[in-house]
Order: sequence, then structure tokens, then C-alpha cells
Amino acid sequence: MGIVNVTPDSFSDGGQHADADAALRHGLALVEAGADWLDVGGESTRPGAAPVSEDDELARVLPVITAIRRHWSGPVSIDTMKPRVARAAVEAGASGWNDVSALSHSHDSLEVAAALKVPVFLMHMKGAPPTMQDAPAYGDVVAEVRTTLLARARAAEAAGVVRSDIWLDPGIGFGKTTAHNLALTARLSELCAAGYPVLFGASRKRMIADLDAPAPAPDARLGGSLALALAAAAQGAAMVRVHDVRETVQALSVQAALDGAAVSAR
Ligand code: PMM
Repeated sequence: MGIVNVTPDSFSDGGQHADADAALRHGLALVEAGADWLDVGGESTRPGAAPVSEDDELARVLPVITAIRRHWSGPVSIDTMKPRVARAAVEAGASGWNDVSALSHSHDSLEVAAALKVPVFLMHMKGAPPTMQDAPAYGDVVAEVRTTLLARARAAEAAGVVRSDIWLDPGIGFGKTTAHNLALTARLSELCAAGYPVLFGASRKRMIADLDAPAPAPDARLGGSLALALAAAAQGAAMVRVHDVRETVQALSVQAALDGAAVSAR
């Protein structure tokens, strides 16, 4: 999954693709680089980010989704917490809803998701973006994230979302310390065993800067991003959400070839 942020303030690429033409070019370049899926977002969810009005978010994402649809028929998700944005995006051609609030932001999120009949990505977040990084605390973070996500999946199914349309995502960096993010990554297999496909997104995130010195800027976190994507894929993640598509496809292809060689050598 290649990331197309149409925002002035995302943590790693804010402002770079803020107009529809630039976002379209970026999305098509990600497809060319090997992305199987594009994720278009118009509201930054980085810690402390200012909320965006529904109208502003729609004005950012709809032209991009419409433009991508004219050039590419592959799957495109809308990254939003707002049901009205998700609905308009799907009407404009989006084929999935990526919700960092796991369909809990709005009273009608579950109902709208069921009506849209597209895959939904339920991501775990503790708290809300403005304050989520203020001393997040868990007992066993992996167990808590798994339990919360399974409860959201059950709520989605009860509302009418088809089970095969439900994805889970541990929400790396969303109300989590670096220790929490490491535990969730190292034990991702426990979430993958829950019976739903798993999406994993750690590309260029803060945890990489915390583990390297001196802390690199977001666009200098490729090595860490690849290490995390490989770890997720090795444990069964079905998709990784990344900025650096070409490099990630290459790393995953080499890893898959190594896995195949190890099996055939036995
Ligand atoms: N991370 C960000 C935004 N949306 N959605 C899902 N499902 N999983 C994530 O990890 C995730 C997300 C923040 O990263 P960005 O600002 O680079 O988009």
C-alpha cells in the first residue's frame, strides 16, 4: 500500500503533494514503483495535528481520487475518520475505507461502513491525535491491542460489515511509546493469528528515529522502515503501508525468494 497524503502537515511528506495534480503524479509513480494499493488521506493524524473540517478534507481528497480513477483501476482506500468523507470518496471511486479510529469516531461510522460494502481497515489508536502521545500506558500492549481490535471487528460485523472485508492494523505510533511499538512489531504474529488480514504501517515513523542516533529526519528512515516491513511480512502481515514503495517491493521480493530457496533446499 503506497501512501498518498494530500495534507499540508503530515509528519513525513506534509505539503509535498498538497495539490491534486502533484498527488496524482505521486500516486501513479507509486503504482509504477510496484504498489498494489493506494491510500489517499486528507487529514494528518500526526501527534498534535490540527483537525480538518469535513469540507476541507473533501476538497483535498475527492479531486485526487477522481483523477487516480481516470488512470488506474486498482484498489484505492480513503484514509479518514469521517463517515461523510468515506462515503463521498467511495462514490468518487475509492474501493476501501482506512479508519484510524476503527469506526469509532462517529456515531454512524459502523452503519456507513456496512452500507459502503468495501474493505475496511480497523486501526488501533489509544486516545486521539492531539493528546495520544502524552504518556500512553498499557499492561500487555499486544494483548490489549488485539482485544480492542477484535471487539471493533465484532462491532463491525454486528453492524453488517462482511467479515471478509475486515482488516486489522496495530496502529504503530498511535498512542504508543517506542517500547510499545517494538512489542507490537516483534509479536505481530499474535495479531495475525486472530483470523483477519493484517495491515502494518511503520514507514518513516518516530520509533525509527528513537532507535538510531542522531535521530534521523523522516526522509532518512528508509533502513528502519525496511527492517520493520520485513519483520511484519515475515510474521504474516498481508499488506504494509509505506512511503518508499520501490525499495519495499525490492526488500520483500528478496525476502520471498530467500524463503523459497530455504524451502526448496531442504
Ligand atoms: N499511519 C498514519 C496514517 N494512517 N493508517 C493505517 N491503517 N495505519 C497506519 O499505521 C497509519 C494510517 C500516519 O502516517 P502518515 O502521516 O505517513 O500517513
